[in-house]
Amino acid sequence: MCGIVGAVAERNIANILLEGLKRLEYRGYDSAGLTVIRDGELHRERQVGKVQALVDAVAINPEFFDGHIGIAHTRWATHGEPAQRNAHPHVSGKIAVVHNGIVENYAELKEELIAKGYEFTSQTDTEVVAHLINDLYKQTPDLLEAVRAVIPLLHGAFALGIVHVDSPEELITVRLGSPLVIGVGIGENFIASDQLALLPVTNRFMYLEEGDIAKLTRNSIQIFADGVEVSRKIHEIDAQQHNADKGEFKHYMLKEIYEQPDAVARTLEMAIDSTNTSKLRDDFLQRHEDKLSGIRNIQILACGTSYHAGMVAKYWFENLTRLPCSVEVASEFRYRNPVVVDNSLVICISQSGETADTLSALRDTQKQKPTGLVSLALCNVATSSLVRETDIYLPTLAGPEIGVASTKAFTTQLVALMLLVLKVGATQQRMDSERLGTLLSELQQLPGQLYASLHLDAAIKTMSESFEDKKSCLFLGRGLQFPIALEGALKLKEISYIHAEGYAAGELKHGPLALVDKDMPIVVLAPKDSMFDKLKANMQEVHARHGELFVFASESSKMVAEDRMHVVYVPDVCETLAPVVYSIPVQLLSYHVAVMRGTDVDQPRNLAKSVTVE
Ligand code: HGA
Repeated sequence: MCGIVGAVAERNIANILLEGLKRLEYRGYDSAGLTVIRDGELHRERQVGKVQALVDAVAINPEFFDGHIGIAHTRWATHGEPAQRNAHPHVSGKIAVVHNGIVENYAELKEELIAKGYEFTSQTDTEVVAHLINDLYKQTPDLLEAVRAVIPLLHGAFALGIVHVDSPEELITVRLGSPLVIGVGIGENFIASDQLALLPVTNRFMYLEEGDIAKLTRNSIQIFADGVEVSRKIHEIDAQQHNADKGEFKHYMLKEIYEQPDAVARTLEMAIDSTNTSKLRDDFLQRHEDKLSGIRNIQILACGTSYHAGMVAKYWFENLTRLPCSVEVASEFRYRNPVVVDNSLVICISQSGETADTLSALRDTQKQKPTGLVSLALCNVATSSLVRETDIYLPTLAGPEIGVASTKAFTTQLVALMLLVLKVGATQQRMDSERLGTLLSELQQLPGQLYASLHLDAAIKTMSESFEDKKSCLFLGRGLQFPIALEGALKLKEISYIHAEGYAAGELKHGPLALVDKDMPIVVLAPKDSMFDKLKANMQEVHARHGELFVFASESSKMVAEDRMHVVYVPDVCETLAPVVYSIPVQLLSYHVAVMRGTDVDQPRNLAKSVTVE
């Protein structure tokens, strides 16, 4: 979603802002803009489309943007169409504002401001923030104080960056529900929605907490919580590890698909000692054993791809530990007044750890205060809000994921969830050591099996040619492959814009079979597992109605291609872990179809990587 970058420095900051915006492009956006203060004036440029359009526009008169303080933004429209007049920064008098999030009560504030004579030039909710600060600054000519007075008037979740021509040494920032970090430099300081934006200029970061307001100058950072000055720790990060570039790959998505064997191996290492693979490492979640031993119920909350990982975990938890497990999309859970039973483990899954709906759903469960509630964040970003607000952090160790369509974050989520299932099973003695040992040794084979399944790339590329001109597609799976069918359909629609539906194959005759004809491609996930014979019967139902089948089957399944049935053989893998391996062919299929259709694979239209608004 929106990206914010800001800087106050001795040197000219325009290029730092533009480079920062480029590094935030992965978040998804529709327009970009920046404002720099120079010679007592706000110099602003805004463009619809890519950051490159903004770079080109700035390059026409670069001297206007030679300044020492400025703010910049990539916008993902929530209020008002993507258009130049709606792009940030928004200006009121001598004040410029960039904003991530939503001001829910903007309509009433707008009416009051219009009555006072303020003119609106955009359709955004953000513009009320600029005018309100301007209005309050007239009474209290101190930027920090004016911003402080405005915040209680705004309802919603947001992050802000603010500058004022009359205070050309001060950059004010607010974090209230949307992510924001401060980059700490030497004689210069920065703000951004994601530290990735600032890695070229610093590797030292402060993570603001909810409600924090900060004032940055070149040489100081003051942070206030509830009006009182507070200190926030400086975290030094290994910039090398967090750096992300495409290397020799054409797209981040393809690179990230290929990184999965390593990402999964890293995630496994946190729990399995390679010298003794028959048991979990003693230090894996060791300090949480007391909490985990008391739980009697699991509630998983997530959105999108993370929700599909949660669905797989439901099968695993119930089958392997016999603990009841529910999984629900966070955007529904948070608005239906759900019952959170005592002694629940609430698992929140989010790649970024900033997913607004998942965070809210977590907070709702915490507000209910059920006895014995334990919350756990399964997340790829150690410094995220979700991690800070939960009792237990289980990392996915996927490394930065830039492609909007999640790949390595998904498979590492699956692996981490399985490790958690094993930990809970072992802690509560719900799993005998033999079963545990078998699963651990099967887990150890996963990186090799993922690596082998990447060799299917060429065959899947050939298969994808049949999808190029299709309008619609079905994905079928049963049991543990049902969530992978949903994930395959989601991936295909996200990046190729082909309408796709995932179904439990047993549901076919209860409706979707009516869609099947010779133009309908049907992707089937068919490992040779306990549901294989049932699945073959479902495939026959499709074949008899002239649907064209594209089957991912185990090498040992002995399925043979025939007329209107194409088969790609996936390496044999144990039934329990097959969802991890079968994720690869559906990712590769979506990727190649999207490339063939010429879509923007890494930044598909209308989507954002980190969904920080509800
Ligand atoms: N509401 C503002 C900012 C949107 C946003 O944060 N998107 O991620 C707008 O529509 O401009």
